[in-house]
Amino acid sequence: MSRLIVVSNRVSVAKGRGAAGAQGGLAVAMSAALHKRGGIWFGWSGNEVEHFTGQLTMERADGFTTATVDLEPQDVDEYYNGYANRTLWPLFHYRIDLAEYENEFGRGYERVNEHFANSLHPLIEEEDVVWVQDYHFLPLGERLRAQGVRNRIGLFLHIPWPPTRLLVSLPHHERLVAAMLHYDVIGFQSVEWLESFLHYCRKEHGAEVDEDSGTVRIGNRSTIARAFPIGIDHDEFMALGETEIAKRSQQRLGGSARKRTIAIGVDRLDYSKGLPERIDALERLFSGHDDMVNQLLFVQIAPPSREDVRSYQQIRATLEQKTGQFNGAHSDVDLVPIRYVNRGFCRAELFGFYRAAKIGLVTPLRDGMNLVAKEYVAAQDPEDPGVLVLSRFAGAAEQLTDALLVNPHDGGEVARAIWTAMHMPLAERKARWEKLYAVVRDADVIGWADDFLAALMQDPALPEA
Ligand code: ADQ
Repeated sequence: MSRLIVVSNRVSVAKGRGAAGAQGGLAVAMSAALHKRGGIWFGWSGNEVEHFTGQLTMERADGFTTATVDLEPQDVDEYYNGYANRTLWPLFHYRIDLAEYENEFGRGYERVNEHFANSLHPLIEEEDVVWVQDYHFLPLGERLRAQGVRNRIGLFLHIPWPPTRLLVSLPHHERLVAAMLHYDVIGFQSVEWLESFLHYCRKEHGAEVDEDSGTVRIGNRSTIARAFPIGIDHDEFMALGETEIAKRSQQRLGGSARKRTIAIGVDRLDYSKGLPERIDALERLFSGHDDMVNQLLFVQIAPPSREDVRSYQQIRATLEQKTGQFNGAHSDVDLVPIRYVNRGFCRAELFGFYRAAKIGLVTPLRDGMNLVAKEYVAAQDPEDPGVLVLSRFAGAAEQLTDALLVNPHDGGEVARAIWTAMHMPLAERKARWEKLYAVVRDADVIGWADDFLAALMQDPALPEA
Protein backbone atom coordinates (compact mmCIF):
# COMPACT_ATOMS: atom_id res chain seq x y z
CA MET A 1 0.00 0.00 0.00
CA SER A 2 1.32 3.46 -0.87
CA ARG A 3 2.47 5.73 1.89
CA LEU A 4 0.34 8.83 2.44
CA ILE A 5 1.54 12.40 2.88
CA VAL A 6 -1.12 14.81 4.12
CA VAL A 7 -0.52 18.54 3.86
CA SER A 8 -2.65 21.02 5.80
CA ASN A 9 -2.12 24.50 7.16
CA ARG A 10 -2.06 23.22 10.72
CA VAL A 11 -1.19 19.74 11.94
CA SER A 12 -3.49 18.52 14.68
CA VAL A 13 -3.09 14.91 15.65
CA ALA A 14 -6.18 13.20 17.09
CA LYS A 15 -5.47 11.49 20.40
CA GLY A 16 -7.57 8.49 19.43
CA ARG A 17 -11.15 7.74 18.55
CA GLY A 18 -13.62 8.05 21.36
CA ALA A 19 -11.17 9.95 23.56
CA ALA A 20 -12.14 13.26 25.14
CA GLY A 21 -12.69 14.44 21.61
CA ALA A 22 -11.42 18.01 21.58
CA GLN A 23 -10.39 17.68 17.93
CA GLY A 24 -12.65 18.02 14.95
CA GLY A 25 -13.56 15.30 12.48
CA LEU A 26 -10.84 16.30 10.06
CA ALA A 27 -8.06 15.58 12.54
CA VAL A 28 -9.65 12.21 13.25
CA ALA A 29 -10.01 11.36 9.54
CA MET A 30 -6.46 12.35 8.70
CA SER A 31 -5.04 10.48 11.68
CA ALA A 32 -7.08 7.38 10.75
CA ALA A 33 -6.00 7.52 7.07
CA LEU A 34 -2.36 7.98 8.06
CA HIS A 35 -2.52 5.28 10.68
CA LYS A 36 -3.87 2.83 8.09
CA ARG A 37 -1.30 3.60 5.40
CA GLY A 38 1.63 5.01 7.36
CA GLY A 39 3.14 8.28 6.29
CA ILE A 40 3.65 11.91 7.14
CA TRP A 41 1.42 14.80 8.13
CA PHE A 42 3.08 18.00 7.03
CA GLY A 43 2.17 21.64 7.80
CA TRP A 44 2.81 24.81 9.74
CA SER A 45 3.68 24.33 13.42
CA GLY A 46 1.66 27.41 14.40
CA ASN A 47 4.93 28.93 15.71
CA GLU A 48 6.71 31.99 14.41
CA VAL A 49 10.47 32.50 14.05
CA GLU A 50 12.34 35.66 13.12
CA HIS A 51 13.65 34.23 9.85
CA PHE A 52 12.21 31.31 7.93
CA THR A 53 14.72 28.44 7.80
CA GLY A 54 12.58 25.60 6.47
CA GLN A 55 13.87 23.40 9.25
CA LEU A 56 11.50 20.51 9.89
CA THR A 57 10.43 19.29 13.31
CA MET A 58 9.67 15.60 12.97
CA GLU A 59 7.65 13.78 15.64
CA ARG A 60 6.26 10.25 15.88
CA ALA A 61 2.51 9.99 16.22
CA ASP A 62 0.38 6.83 16.25
CA GLY A 63 1.80 4.88 13.29
CA PHE A 64 2.89 7.94 11.33
CA THR A 65 5.13 11.01 11.53
CA THR A 66 4.31 14.68 11.80
CA ALA A 67 6.60 17.18 10.09
CA THR A 68 6.15 20.87 10.81
CA VAL A 69 7.86 24.11 9.87
CA ASP A 70 7.82 27.50 11.60
CA LEU A 71 6.88 30.60 9.64
CA GLU A 72 8.10 34.16 10.06
CA PRO A 73 5.68 36.91 11.15
CA GLN A 74 5.52 38.47 7.69
CA ASP A 75 4.53 35.07 6.23
CA VAL A 76 1.76 34.69 8.80
CA ASP A 77 0.46 38.21 8.08
CA GLU A 78 0.55 37.92 4.31
CA TYR A 79 -0.13 34.26 3.62
CA TYR A 80 -2.40 33.23 6.48
CA ASN A 81 -4.14 36.36 7.82
CA GLY A 82 -3.74 38.02 4.41
CA TYR A 83 -4.32 36.03 1.24
CA ALA A 84 -5.95 32.98 2.83
CA ASN A 85 -8.27 34.72 5.28
CA ARG A 86 -8.73 38.25 3.87
CA THR A 87 -8.76 37.45 0.15
CA LEU A 88 -9.73 33.85 -0.65
CA TRP A 89 -12.00 33.08 2.32
CA PRO A 90 -14.38 36.05 1.81
CA LEU A 91 -14.33 35.74 -1.99
CA PHE A 92 -15.02 32.00 -1.90
CA HIS A 93 -17.90 32.66 0.55
CA TYR A 94 -19.42 35.18 -1.91
CA ARG A 95 -18.35 38.18 0.21
CA ILE A 96 -16.66 40.16 -2.52
CA ASP A 97 -17.33 43.28 -0.39
CA LEU A 98 -14.95 41.94 2.28
CA ALA A 99 -12.27 40.52 -0.04
CA GLU A 100 -9.03 42.52 0.03
CA TYR A 101 -6.67 42.37 -2.92
CA GLU A 102 -3.23 43.43 -1.72
CA ASN A 103 -0.15 42.63 -3.79
CA GLU A 104 1.82 41.71 -0.66
CA PHE A 105 -0.81 39.13 0.29
CA GLY A 106 -0.51 37.45 -3.10
CA ARG A 107 3.28 37.50 -2.94
CA GLY A 108 3.30 36.13 0.62
CA TYR A 109 0.94 33.32 -0.44
CA GLU A 110 3.18 32.38 -3.37
CA ARG A 111 6.27 32.57 -1.16
CA VAL A 112 4.88 30.33 1.57
CA ASN A 113 3.65 27.79 -1.00
CA GLU A 114 7.19 27.78 -2.42
CA HIS A 115 8.66 27.34 1.09
CA PHE A 116 6.28 24.46 1.76
CA ALA A 117 7.18 22.77 -1.52
CA ASN A 118 10.90 23.14 -0.74
CA SER A 119 10.53 21.61 2.72
CA LEU A 120 8.14 18.88 1.60
CA HIS A 121 9.93 17.71 -1.54
CA PRO A 122 12.82 15.87 0.21
CA LEU A 123 10.29 13.89 2.26
CA ILE A 124 8.47 12.44 -0.75
CA GLU A 125 9.42 8.91 -1.77
CA GLU A 126 8.66 7.21 -5.06
CA GLU A 127 5.39 5.44 -4.24
CA ASP A 128 3.95 8.12 -1.93
CA VAL A 129 0.63 9.84 -2.61
CA VAL A 130 0.27 13.44 -1.49
CA TRP A 131 -3.08 14.78 -0.26
CA VAL A 132 -3.26 18.55 0.13
CA GLN A 133 -6.03 20.18 2.19
CA ASP A 134 -7.81 23.40 1.42
CA TYR A 135 -7.49 26.91 0.04
CA HIS A 136 -4.17 27.68 1.69
CA PHE A 137 -2.39 25.56 -0.91
CA LEU A 138 -4.06 25.97 -4.30
CA PRO A 139 -0.66 26.37 -6.08
CA LEU A 140 1.31 23.81 -4.03
CA GLY A 141 0.83 20.98 -6.54
CA GLU A 142 2.28 23.11 -9.31
CA ARG A 143 5.28 24.03 -7.14
CA LEU A 144 5.98 20.38 -6.47
CA ARG A 145 5.64 19.53 -10.17
CA ALA A 146 8.08 22.32 -11.02
CA GLN A 147 10.58 20.61 -8.70
CA GLY A 148 10.12 17.35 -10.57
CA VAL A 149 7.68 15.55 -8.28
CA ARG A 150 5.75 12.98 -10.36
CA ASN A 151 3.77 11.34 -7.58
CA ARG A 152 -0.01 11.38 -7.40
CA ILE A 153 -1.07 14.66 -5.77
CA GLY A 154 -4.65 15.53 -4.82
CA LEU A 155 -6.38 18.58 -3.38
CA PHE A 156 -9.56 18.71 -1.29
CA LEU A 157 -11.26 22.07 -0.94
CA HIS A 158 -13.21 22.38 2.31
CA ILE A 159 -14.91 25.65 1.38
CA PRO A 160 -17.28 26.58 -1.47
CA TRP A 161 -16.11 27.31 -4.99
CA PRO A 162 -17.48 30.72 -6.03
CA PRO A 163 -19.46 31.47 -9.19
CA THR A 164 -17.31 32.48 -12.16
CA ARG A 165 -18.61 36.06 -12.11
CA LEU A 166 -17.23 36.52 -8.60
CA LEU A 167 -13.98 34.65 -9.09
CA VAL A 168 -12.96 36.77 -12.06
CA SER A 169 -12.73 39.76 -9.71
CA LEU A 170 -9.62 38.15 -8.19
CA PRO A 171 -6.44 39.54 -9.75
CA HIS A 172 -4.46 36.72 -11.43
CA HIS A 173 -7.34 34.26 -11.03
CA GLU A 174 -6.35 32.58 -14.31
CA ARG A 175 -2.90 31.78 -12.96
CA LEU A 176 -4.22 30.50 -9.66
CA VAL A 177 -6.68 28.09 -11.27
CA ALA A 178 -4.26 27.01 -14.00
CA ALA A 179 -1.87 26.03 -11.18
CA MET A 180 -4.58 23.84 -9.66
CA LEU A 181 -4.71 21.77 -12.83
CA HIS A 182 -1.39 20.20 -11.75
CA TYR A 183 -3.29 18.19 -9.15
CA ASP A 184 -4.38 14.75 -10.31
CA VAL A 185 -7.66 14.91 -8.37
CA ILE A 186 -9.52 17.94 -7.00
CA GLY A 187 -12.32 17.24 -4.52
CA PHE A 188 -15.24 19.53 -3.64
CA GLN A 189 -17.80 19.30 -0.87
CA SER A 190 -20.86 19.45 -3.11
CA VAL A 191 -22.03 19.14 -6.69
CA GLU A 192 -22.84 22.85 -6.69
CA TRP A 193 -19.23 23.85 -5.95
CA LEU A 194 -17.98 21.28 -8.46
CA GLU A 195 -20.23 22.69 -11.17
CA SER A 196 -19.05 26.23 -10.47
CA PHE A 197 -15.47 25.04 -10.86
CA LEU A 198 -16.22 23.27 -14.14
CA HIS A 199 -18.07 26.33 -15.43
CA TYR A 200 -15.07 28.52 -14.63
CA CYS A 201 -12.65 26.12 -16.34
CA ARG A 202 -14.77 26.04 -19.49
CA LYS A 203 -15.45 29.73 -19.65
CA GLU A 204 -12.12 31.21 -18.62
CA HIS A 205 -9.72 28.54 -19.85
CA GLY A 206 -11.66 26.92 -22.69
CA ALA A 207 -11.24 23.59 -20.88
CA GLU A 208 -12.69 20.38 -22.27
CA VAL A 209 -14.81 18.76 -19.58
CA ASP A 210 -16.02 15.17 -19.55
CA GLU A 211 -18.93 15.27 -17.08
CA ASP A 212 -19.07 11.51 -16.56
CA SER A 213 -15.50 11.04 -15.43
CA GLY A 214 -15.03 14.60 -14.14
CA THR A 215 -11.98 14.99 -16.38
CA VAL A 216 -10.98 18.60 -17.00
CA ARG A 217 -8.45 19.07 -19.77
CA ILE A 218 -6.60 22.26 -20.57
CA GLY A 219 -3.89 21.87 -23.22
CA ASN A 220 -1.81 18.83 -22.30
CA ARG A 221 -2.81 18.81 -18.64
CA SER A 222 -5.80 17.10 -17.15
CA THR A 223 -7.25 16.58 -13.71
CA ILE A 224 -10.24 14.75 -12.25
CA ALA A 225 -12.70 17.04 -10.43
CA ARG A 226 -15.37 15.36 -8.29
CA ALA A 227 -17.64 15.94 -5.30
CA PHE A 228 -16.66 14.09 -2.09
CA PRO A 229 -19.01 15.33 0.66
CA ILE A 230 -17.24 15.18 4.02
CA GLY A 231 -18.97 13.62 7.03
CA ILE A 232 -18.44 13.37 10.78
CA ASP A 233 -16.71 10.47 12.48
CA HIS A 234 -20.01 8.82 13.29
CA ASP A 235 -18.78 6.04 15.57
CA GLU A 236 -16.48 8.28 17.54
CA PHE A 237 -19.19 10.90 17.98
CA MET A 238 -21.80 8.36 19.09
CA ALA A 239 -19.34 6.98 21.65
CA LEU A 240 -19.03 10.50 23.09
CA GLY A 241 -22.79 10.47 23.58
CA GLU A 242 -22.40 7.58 26.05
CA THR A 243 -20.08 9.54 28.33
CA GLU A 244 -21.03 11.05 31.66
CA ILE A 245 -19.91 14.44 30.36
CA ALA A 246 -22.47 14.31 27.54
CA LYS A 247 -25.25 13.19 29.84
CA ARG A 248 -24.48 15.84 32.45
CA SER A 249 -24.30 18.57 29.79
CA GLN A 250 -27.66 17.54 28.40
CA GLN A 251 -29.22 17.71 31.87
CA ARG A 252 -27.49 20.94 32.72
CA LEU A 253 -28.79 22.76 29.66
CA GLY A 254 -32.18 21.02 29.58
CA GLY A 255 -32.77 21.64 33.29
CA SER A 256 -31.95 25.33 33.01
CA ALA A 257 -34.45 26.04 30.24
CA ARG A 258 -37.46 26.21 32.55
CA LYS A 259 -39.66 24.15 30.21
CA ARG A 260 -38.97 26.32 27.16
CA THR A 261 -38.11 24.67 23.83
CA ILE A 262 -34.36 25.00 23.30
CA ALA A 263 -32.95 25.99 19.91
CA ILE A 264 -29.17 25.80 19.50
CA GLY A 265 -26.57 27.32 17.17
CA VAL A 266 -22.91 26.23 17.28
CA ASP A 267 -20.63 28.14 14.94
CA ARG A 268 -17.17 29.63 14.78
CA LEU A 269 -17.72 33.37 15.00
CA ASP A 270 -17.46 33.97 11.25
CA TYR A 271 -19.45 36.27 8.96
CA SER A 272 -20.18 33.32 6.65
CA LYS A 273 -22.26 31.63 9.35
CA GLY A 274 -25.21 34.07 9.14
CA LEU A 275 -25.31 34.87 12.85
CA PRO A 276 -26.75 38.44 12.73
CA GLU A 277 -29.34 37.23 10.20
CA ARG A 278 -30.29 34.48 12.66
CA ILE A 279 -30.97 37.09 15.37
CA ASP A 280 -33.06 39.07 12.84
CA ALA A 281 -35.17 35.97 12.21
CA LEU A 282 -35.67 35.52 15.95
CA GLU A 283 -36.66 39.18 16.16
CA ARG A 284 -39.46 38.47 13.67
CA LEU A 285 -40.60 35.48 15.67
CA PHE A 286 -40.55 37.27 19.02
CA SER A 287 -42.18 40.45 17.70
CA GLY A 288 -44.96 38.40 16.15
CA HIS A 289 -45.76 36.40 19.32
CA ASP A 290 -46.19 38.11 22.70
CA ASP A 291 -45.51 35.10 24.86
CA MET A 292 -42.46 33.77 23.00
CA VAL A 293 -40.08 34.45 25.90
CA ASN A 294 -41.92 31.75 27.84
CA GLN A 295 -41.74 29.30 24.94
CA LEU A 296 -38.30 29.49 23.33
CA LEU A 297 -34.72 29.69 24.56
CA PHE A 298 -32.01 30.18 21.94
CA VAL A 299 -28.47 29.17 22.88
CA GLN A 300 -25.76 30.43 20.53
CA ILE A 301 -22.30 29.00 21.11
CA ALA A 302 -19.82 31.00 19.06
CA PRO A 303 -16.10 30.78 19.88
CA PRO A 304 -14.17 33.71 18.36
CA SER A 305 -11.87 32.89 15.45
CA ARG A 306 -9.30 34.78 13.32
CA GLU A 307 -9.29 37.63 15.79
CA ASP A 308 -6.40 39.40 14.02
CA VAL A 309 -8.64 40.10 11.03
CA ARG A 310 -10.77 43.27 11.17
CA SER A 311 -13.91 41.79 9.60
CA TYR A 312 -13.94 39.21 12.41
CA GLN A 313 -13.66 41.92 15.06
CA GLN A 314 -16.57 43.67 13.35
CA ILE A 315 -18.83 40.62 13.20
CA ARG A 316 -18.17 40.03 16.88
CA ALA A 317 -19.10 43.62 17.77
CA THR A 318 -22.25 43.42 15.60
CA LEU A 319 -23.37 40.23 17.23
CA GLU A 320 -22.75 41.51 20.75
CA GLN A 321 -24.81 44.58 19.98
CA LYS A 322 -27.65 42.61 18.40
CA THR A 323 -27.95 40.02 21.15
CA GLY A 324 -27.75 42.78 23.77
CA GLN A 325 -30.51 44.74 22.07
CA PHE A 326 -32.60 41.63 21.54
CA ASN A 327 -32.36 40.56 25.15
CA GLY A 328 -33.05 44.12 26.31
CA ALA A 329 -36.23 44.18 24.26
CA HIS A 330 -37.53 40.65 24.88
CA SER A 331 -36.32 39.49 28.32
CA ASP A 332 -38.51 39.26 31.34
CA VAL A 333 -37.20 39.86 34.87
CA ASP A 334 -36.57 36.15 35.28
CA LEU A 335 -36.14 34.97 31.67
CA VAL A 336 -33.56 35.80 29.02
CA PRO A 337 -34.35 34.52 25.50
CA ILE A 338 -30.84 34.38 24.01
CA ARG A 339 -27.82 32.91 25.75
CA TYR A 340 -24.77 33.94 23.82
CA VAL A 341 -21.61 32.07 24.77
CA ASN A 342 -18.22 32.98 23.31
CA ARG A 343 -16.20 29.91 24.06
CA GLY A 344 -15.36 26.41 22.92
CA PHE A 345 -16.64 23.25 24.59
CA CYS A 346 -15.33 19.72 24.37
CA ARG A 347 -17.20 17.59 21.86
CA ALA A 348 -18.84 15.41 24.52
CA GLU A 349 -20.35 18.55 26.04
CA LEU A 350 -21.51 19.66 22.60
CA PHE A 351 -23.19 16.28 22.13
CA GLY A 352 -25.17 16.83 25.33
CA PHE A 353 -26.16 20.37 24.32
CA TYR A 354 -27.30 19.22 20.86
CA ARG A 355 -29.40 16.50 22.44
CA ALA A 356 -31.03 18.89 24.89
CA ALA A 357 -32.03 21.18 22.00
CA LYS A 358 -35.23 20.40 20.12
CA ILE A 359 -34.22 22.70 17.25
CA GLY A 360 -30.81 22.88 15.55
CA LEU A 361 -30.40 26.24 13.81
CA VAL A 362 -27.75 25.97 11.11
CA THR A 363 -28.20 28.96 8.84
CA PRO A 364 -24.89 29.95 7.20
CA LEU A 365 -25.00 32.36 4.25
CA ARG A 366 -22.46 30.05 2.55
CA ASP A 367 -20.67 27.01 3.90
CA GLY A 368 -18.56 24.38 2.16
CA MET A 369 -20.38 21.60 4.05
CA ASN A 370 -21.17 22.40 7.73
CA LEU A 371 -20.49 19.57 10.11
CA VAL A 372 -22.54 21.06 12.95
CA ALA A 373 -25.70 20.12 10.99
CA LYS A 374 -24.52 16.50 10.89
CA GLU A 375 -23.43 16.45 14.54
CA TYR A 376 -26.83 17.84 15.57
CA VAL A 377 -28.63 15.05 13.72
CA ALA A 378 -26.34 12.34 15.13
CA ALA A 379 -26.87 13.54 18.71
CA GLN A 380 -30.69 13.30 18.67
CA ASP A 381 -32.74 10.88 20.74
CA PRO A 382 -34.29 8.46 18.18
CA GLU A 383 -37.50 8.29 20.24
CA ASP A 384 -37.90 12.06 20.51
CA PRO A 385 -35.67 13.72 17.93
CA GLY A 386 -35.31 17.45 17.40
CA VAL A 387 -35.71 19.29 14.10
CA LEU A 388 -32.87 20.60 11.96
CA VAL A 389 -33.43 24.01 10.34
CA LEU A 390 -30.77 24.20 7.64
CA SER A 391 -29.64 26.85 5.18
CA ARG A 392 -30.04 25.96 1.51
CA PHE A 393 -26.62 27.54 1.01
CA ALA A 394 -24.64 25.04 3.08
CA GLY A 395 -23.08 22.16 1.15
CA ALA A 396 -24.87 19.89 3.65
CA ALA A 397 -28.25 20.87 2.15
CA GLU A 398 -27.50 18.68 -0.89
CA GLN A 399 -27.52 15.61 1.34
CA LEU A 400 -29.78 16.61 4.25
CA THR A 401 -32.89 17.24 2.20
CA ASP A 402 -35.23 16.14 5.01
CA ALA A 403 -34.27 19.10 7.17
CA LEU A 404 -36.42 22.24 7.09
CA LEU A 405 -34.45 23.99 4.36
CA VAL A 406 -34.46 27.79 4.50
CA ASN A 407 -33.04 30.87 2.84
CA PRO A 408 -31.04 32.46 5.69
CA HIS A 409 -31.48 35.93 4.16
CA ASP A 410 -35.25 35.63 4.49
CA GLY A 411 -35.93 36.30 8.17
CA GLY A 412 -39.63 35.59 7.73
CA GLU A 413 -38.96 32.15 6.28
CA VAL A 414 -36.50 31.26 9.04
CA ALA A 415 -38.95 32.48 11.70
CA ARG A 416 -41.72 30.33 10.18
CA ALA A 417 -39.40 27.31 10.09
CA ILE A 418 -38.58 27.75 13.79
CA TRP A 419 -42.30 27.98 14.56
CA THR A 420 -42.96 24.86 12.47
CA ALA A 421 -40.16 23.03 14.26
CA MET A 422 -41.55 24.03 17.68
CA HIS A 423 -44.92 22.52 16.77
CA MET A 424 -43.93 19.58 14.59
CA PRO A 425 -45.74 16.34 15.59
CA LEU A 426 -43.56 13.51 16.87
CA ALA A 427 -44.33 11.24 13.91
CA GLU A 428 -43.06 13.81 11.40
CA ARG A 429 -39.99 14.59 13.51
CA LYS A 430 -39.15 10.89 13.62
CA ALA A 431 -39.75 10.33 9.92
CA ARG A 432 -37.51 13.25 8.96
CA TRP A 433 -34.83 12.38 11.49
CA GLU A 434 -34.57 8.74 10.41
CA LYS A 435 -33.75 9.79 6.86
CA LEU A 436 -31.30 12.45 8.00
CA TYR A 437 -29.58 10.10 10.39
CA ALA A 438 -29.14 7.41 7.72
CA VAL A 439 -27.21 9.93 5.60
CA VAL A 440 -25.02 11.05 8.51
CA ARG A 441 -24.28 7.45 9.55
CA ASP A 442 -23.64 6.05 6.08
CA ALA A 443 -21.50 8.85 4.65
CA ASP A 444 -18.97 9.39 7.40
CA VAL A 445 -15.53 10.92 7.41
CA ILE A 446 -13.64 7.63 7.27
CA GLY A 447 -15.49 6.66 4.06
CA TRP A 448 -14.87 10.16 2.72
CA ALA A 449 -11.09 9.79 3.13
CA ASP A 450 -11.18 6.28 1.64
CA ASP A 451 -13.17 7.48 -1.40
CA PHE A 452 -10.87 10.41 -2.05
CA LEU A 453 -7.74 8.31 -1.75
CA ALA A 454 -9.20 5.58 -3.95
CA ALA A 455 -9.82 8.19 -6.65
CA LEU A 456 -6.34 9.59 -6.18
CA MET A 457 -4.67 6.22 -6.48
CA GLN A 458 -6.70 5.17 -9.52
CA ASP A 459 -5.80 5.72 -13.12
CA PRO A 460 -2.32 7.19 -12.74
CA ALA A 461 -1.89 10.38 -14.75
CA LEU A 462 0.20 10.48 -17.86
CA PRO A 463 3.63 11.89 -17.09
CA GLU A 464 3.75 15.66 -17.34
CA ALA A 465 4.91 17.00 -20.68
P1 ADQ B 1 -15.81 25.25 9.73
O1 ADQ B 1 -16.11 26.53 9.02
O2 ADQ B 1 -15.01 25.39 10.95
O3 ADQ B 1 -15.11 24.18 8.77
P2 ADQ B 1 -17.97 23.26 10.47
O4 ADQ B 1 -18.06 22.28 9.38
O5 ADQ B 1 -19.30 23.61 11.03
O6 ADQ B 1 -17.30 24.63 10.05
O7 ADQ B 1 -17.07 22.63 11.58
C1 ADQ B 1 -16.96 23.22 12.82
C2 ADQ B 1 -16.48 22.18 13.84
O8 ADQ B 1 -16.07 22.90 14.99
C3 ADQ B 1 -17.60 21.24 14.25
O9 ADQ B 1 -17.08 19.95 14.40
C4 ADQ B 1 -18.05 21.82 15.59
O10 ADQ B 1 -18.51 20.86 16.52
C5 ADQ B 1 -16.79 22.46 16.11
N1 ADQ B 1 -17.16 23.61 16.95
C6 ADQ B 1 -17.84 24.70 16.59
N2 ADQ B 1 -18.05 25.49 17.67
C7 ADQ B 1 -17.50 24.86 18.72
C8 ADQ B 1 -17.38 25.14 20.11
N3 ADQ B 1 -17.90 26.23 20.66
N4 ADQ B 1 -16.73 24.26 20.86
C9 ADQ B 1 -16.20 23.15 20.32
N5 ADQ B 1 -16.29 22.82 19.03
C10 ADQ B 1 -16.92 23.66 18.25
C11 ADQ B 1 -14.68 24.14 7.41
C12 ADQ B 1 -15.72 24.55 6.36
C13 ADQ B 1 -16.98 23.72 6.54
C14 ADQ B 1 -16.63 22.23 6.45
C15 ADQ B 1 -15.48 21.88 7.37
C16 ADQ B 1 -14.98 20.46 7.15
O11 ADQ B 1 -16.02 25.94 6.48
O12 ADQ B 1 -17.95 24.06 5.55
O13 ADQ B 1 -17.76 21.46 6.81
O14 ADQ B 1 -14.37 22.75 7.16
O15 ADQ B 1 -14.69 20.22 5.81
